[in-house]
Amino acid sequence: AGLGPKPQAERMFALMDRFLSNDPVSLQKDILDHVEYTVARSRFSFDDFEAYQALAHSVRDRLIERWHDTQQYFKRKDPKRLYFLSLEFLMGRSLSNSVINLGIRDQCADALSQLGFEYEVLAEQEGDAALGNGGLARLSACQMDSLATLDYPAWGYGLRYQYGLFRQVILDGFQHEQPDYWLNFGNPWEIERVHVSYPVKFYGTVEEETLNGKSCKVWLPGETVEAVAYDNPIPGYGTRNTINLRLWAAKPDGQYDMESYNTGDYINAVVNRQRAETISCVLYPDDRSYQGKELRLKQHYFFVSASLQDIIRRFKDGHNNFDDFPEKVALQLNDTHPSLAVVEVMRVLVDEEHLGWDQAWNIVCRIFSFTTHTVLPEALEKIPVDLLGSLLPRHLQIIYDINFNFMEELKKRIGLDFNRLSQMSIVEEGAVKSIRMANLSIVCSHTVNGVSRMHSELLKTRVFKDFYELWPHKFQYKTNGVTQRRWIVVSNPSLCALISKWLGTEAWIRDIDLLIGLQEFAADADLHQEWKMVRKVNKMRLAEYIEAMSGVKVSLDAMFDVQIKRIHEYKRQLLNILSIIHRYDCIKNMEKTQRRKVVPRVCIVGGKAAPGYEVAKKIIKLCHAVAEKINNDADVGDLLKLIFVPDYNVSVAELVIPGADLSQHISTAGHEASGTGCMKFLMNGCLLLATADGSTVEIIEEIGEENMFLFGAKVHEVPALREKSSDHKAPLQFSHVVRMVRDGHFGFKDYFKSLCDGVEGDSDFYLLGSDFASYLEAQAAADKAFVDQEKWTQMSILSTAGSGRFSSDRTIEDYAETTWGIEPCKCPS
Ligand code: 4GP
Repeated sequence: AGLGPKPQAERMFALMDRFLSNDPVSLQKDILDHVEYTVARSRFSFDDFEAYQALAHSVRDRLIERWHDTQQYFKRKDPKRLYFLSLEFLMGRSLSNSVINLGIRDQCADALSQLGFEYEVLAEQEGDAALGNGGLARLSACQMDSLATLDYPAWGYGLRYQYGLFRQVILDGFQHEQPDYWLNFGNPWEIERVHVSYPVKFYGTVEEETLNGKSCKVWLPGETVEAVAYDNPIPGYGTRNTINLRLWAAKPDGQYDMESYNTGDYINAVVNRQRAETISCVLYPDDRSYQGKELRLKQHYFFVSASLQDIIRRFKDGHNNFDDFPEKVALQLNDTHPSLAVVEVMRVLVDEEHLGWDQAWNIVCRIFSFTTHTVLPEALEKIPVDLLGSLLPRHLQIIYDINFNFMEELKKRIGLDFNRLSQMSIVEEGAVKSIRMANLSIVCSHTVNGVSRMHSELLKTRVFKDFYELWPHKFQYKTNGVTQRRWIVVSNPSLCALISKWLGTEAWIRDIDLLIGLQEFAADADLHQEWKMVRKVNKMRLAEYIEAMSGVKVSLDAMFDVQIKRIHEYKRQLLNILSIIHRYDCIKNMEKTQRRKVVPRVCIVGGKAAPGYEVAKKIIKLCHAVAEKINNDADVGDLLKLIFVPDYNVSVAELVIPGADLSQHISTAGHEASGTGCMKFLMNGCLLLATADGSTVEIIEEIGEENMFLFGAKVHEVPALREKSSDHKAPLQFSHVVRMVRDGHFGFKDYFKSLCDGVEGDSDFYLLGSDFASYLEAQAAADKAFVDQEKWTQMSILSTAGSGRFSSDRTIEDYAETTWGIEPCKCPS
């Protein structure tokens, strides 16, 4: 069907090879064709970037074939589909991941080398797609990879920001933010779908009308913007399945301001058109607390409205009864950002499809699942009622109706306990009346997931305690995971080869549980030899990068100790820096003979601070000030170096993680919902220095306490420690290093004063002082272990061997089974 009369179809088939071939010669032909016809350069003269573009387009062609087949297959089979709604995806580079998942990396490398190009050099030409802030966004990317690999009928939906996460530039040790115009050189990985577009409405009024004798609400919007789809194929590994990540861009509506044109106000009309585009212009760079800005709310609704129009259109193409909707559609809310979706589904079903309220509500309650990524109450989004009412007047009415029904139900269950009723209400009364998006999401979702077991416990006992008591069955958890395809196969090819050699199979790339097989060889001298060699090569690569970036030469014999993640007080980069000062101070005060016993360290710190987060920015500056002092102190030499890696992003992580000996995950217990960086380090055989927080608690269960360096207060001890009087909390060493900063040992005395104030006395909310002594002990234990390289290597092998539970494949299978109710739908090869 759709191919026209038979002879034409035959002719078309005769003109095309069924699929593009993946042998080096075919790839070469394709690459050269793209040089000539897509990039429009002469095939006798093109540079590395143009070669990258041509290669990317050749890979993209292959992705498109699979994408088409997969989508057609899904359409034919019509399984229940998962729609993953997320405002953030931190995808990083696509080329390296795509060639691995398509299984054509070596062929591409061969093809290129005969043309005089090096695959690795071309792969470096690609910029990162950074349409997200931190953990939540990278998790979405890992989960898309697993959804495709495990053949689930899933689609991702997001926003196509023109500016991704800001670039971090360090000047004189201070962070500056520069816009990331990532589309400057085009983006070969996306397919613009000009014909897939939907109007999205804002503002206006709501009128009452009578339809077939029944009164109904009609929203008369004041502004319409067009959402245009950009599709990003996501290939699975070892399967033909290639799913879609559909990102929306805002464009002016066709009718936009026609009047101004007619009245001759041409320039204003053009300016107004551009205003529409600002909706998808920039990613909000706050990773935890949200400004209740109108633009942000507009982004949320723009995204939700376009995605749901698309989803409902697809459903209606083949189904005419909305009661079947929950059999065919699962909608995942990735945090509260997309939670207006529940209201939008109600609006569409009631106002546009004219279902009764109860019928619509019954559908809503069966399709949504919600995952939260935080434990910080201040990070739970609230939207001022005034703002919501002006931008989305009909939605506010619906929220009030949902809340009214919820409150009535609640009163029946708990009686007139006004305190509890007001805590649980979706509407927060107060100076600024607001809508609590988390409460809305919980009320309307069938499942509320945490991202680790500890996180879920905290949700049940603290953050959402009342809701847990009301609906215990809704609360689940799925410990996060990361994809081994990107975090071992792509970023650490030599480790990948070594693992496959010793396991005698590559099957672990799809079936991560097989990694446990390495345990058997954990003491094998030959494996130790090879393991150490792989680690050394990765350290060399990292050392070269450090030297090129900072001019500092580091010793490969030193322990590479890494802390890379968003800068946040609770993640305690400051604790790390203070302990580095302590180490420096100790070395300085040692006799020469004692110094011989010191284990040399290269401390590597990296991460971005939200532009408005002053404390985090001061921590970055302190790191630079301390580094300046230490790295220029010839007396200390190779015993200690401190490096700040600027502009931390996915590609930097791919380089740094394989080269790390030790990595730090040292948040105050009870603050990190899960943490996913620790899982990437673990897979790569890096030892962890950690607190028992978030997912590390589960890592301990997998690899054993003896294979990592644990320290610090436990989650149940934290409240009492906060109460404890400040005099008993911090050891002398702590006061001493803080004093060094206060006294201007690293300059900028006045500037660092508030940082010091924040960790001393009763203001030490994140317990740096009280954890300091046990932190130093854990550091010393790490030093001691490092001296015994055989022991260290064994711990490293056991870390990788025990990392299987932390694959996003496991997380996704769990979601599919226990939350979404979807099944694999494998497109035939
Ligand atoms: C992060 C959490 O801070 C981190 O613990 C977790 O591993 C990650 O989500 C994925 O679940 N949260 C965010 C955020 O990135 O924006 O709230």
